[in-house]
Amino acid sequence: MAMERTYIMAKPDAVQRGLVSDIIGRFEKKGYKLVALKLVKPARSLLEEHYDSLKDKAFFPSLMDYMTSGPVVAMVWEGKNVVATGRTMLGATNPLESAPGTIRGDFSIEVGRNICHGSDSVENAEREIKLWFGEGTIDWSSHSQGWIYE
Ligand code: YYY
Ligand code: MG
Repeated sequence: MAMERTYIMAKPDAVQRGLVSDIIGRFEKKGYKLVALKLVKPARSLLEEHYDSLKDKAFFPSLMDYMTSGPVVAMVWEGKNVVATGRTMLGATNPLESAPGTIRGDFSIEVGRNICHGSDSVENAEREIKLWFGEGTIDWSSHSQGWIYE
């Protein structure tokens, strides 16, 4: 079964607030497979490329300041429909609109401190994975596979 992959990132506020394990735990417990993970202090140039489609937005400078303020945890998760389901698990971009039970809905209040990132399409996921994990991801077999998928 060919599996989809998505780029998930715990933002600097998640690292500062000790929420990294909560974010990882949601994906792990759901049944998705971790195929790459690292702590990164991202260069502004990397974030400018990551958020290239937003560079004309009024909030872009504050987004860059926030995202370069500390380390982030970069990860790649693999599984069936993980891009769209990952976005659902994160919740709406603005935590004021994120449903309780979602990561942003449970752990954040303001859009400029919304603790996590998730790719918004399969195409963007592959672009972001290449950008953050030039070294590639880890190919491994999960013993849980048969208990998660029919
Ligand atoms: O993909 P997602 O993170 O849910 O939202 P985007 O529209 O791609 O915006 C990226 C990032 O920018 C968002 O997570 C917070 C920040 N942002 C903001 O600070 N103010 C806004 N009005 C919209 C987005
Ligand atoms: Mg986005």
